[in-house]
Amino acid sequence: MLFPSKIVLATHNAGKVAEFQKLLEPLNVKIIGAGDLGLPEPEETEDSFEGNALLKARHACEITAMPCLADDSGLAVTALDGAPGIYSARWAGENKDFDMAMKKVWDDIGDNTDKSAQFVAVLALVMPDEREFVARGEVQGNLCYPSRGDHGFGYDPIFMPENEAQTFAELGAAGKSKYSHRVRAFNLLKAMVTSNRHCEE
Ligand code: ITT
Repeated sequence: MLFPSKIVLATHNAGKVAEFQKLLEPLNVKIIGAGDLGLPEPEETEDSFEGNALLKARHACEITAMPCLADDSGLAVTALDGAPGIYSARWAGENKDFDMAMKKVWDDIGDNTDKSAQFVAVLALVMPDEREFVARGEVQGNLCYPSRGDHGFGYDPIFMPENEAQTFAELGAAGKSKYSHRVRAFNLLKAMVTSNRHCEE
């Protein structure tokens, strides 16, 4: 099976959209943006990345009857027992203030010498014929503060992937893509779709 030639990207996050455009371009997939369709943002009521990714993709598919791709992702900090995790966007508040969210992460870690963290991305592709594909990608790393770098989005300026001295925001798009949780999840998803390995009921 081929990757769908046209998909709805069920995200309202411009940083994610930019990364998916790069991933989907070589596959010649036409992207329809959630914003262009005026898709409402569903409330993320599940308690896992998988649950929320599926919720977002199903919600978009119910409205559009097209293949819909959603991403639920976040930063899981070891010293904070995995927080902010699925609440990563919510820690930035209504104003999407990630300077505040990154400071909160650092303040909450406090004196703990364990600065390790991982980024997680779970992608869900829901087809109008009800087949569902779900893939998870992770990258381990360490946090630094103050934040560094101007590229990327969200928590990129405080996250250095393992064995790197630069943050994702310093590495830029090409550098980040070598390690990115989203790229890892996408490659897995692509393999699942092309071999038609969808989730069973
Ligand atoms: P959608 O639900 O519309 O896709 P969102 O921003 O609300 O947008 P999430 O609920 O998945 O998305 O929240 C994930 C948050 O985790 C996101 O807002 C970022 O702050 C952070 N995050 C996820 N992936 C990231 C990455 O690659 N780099 C930096 N921060 C990331």
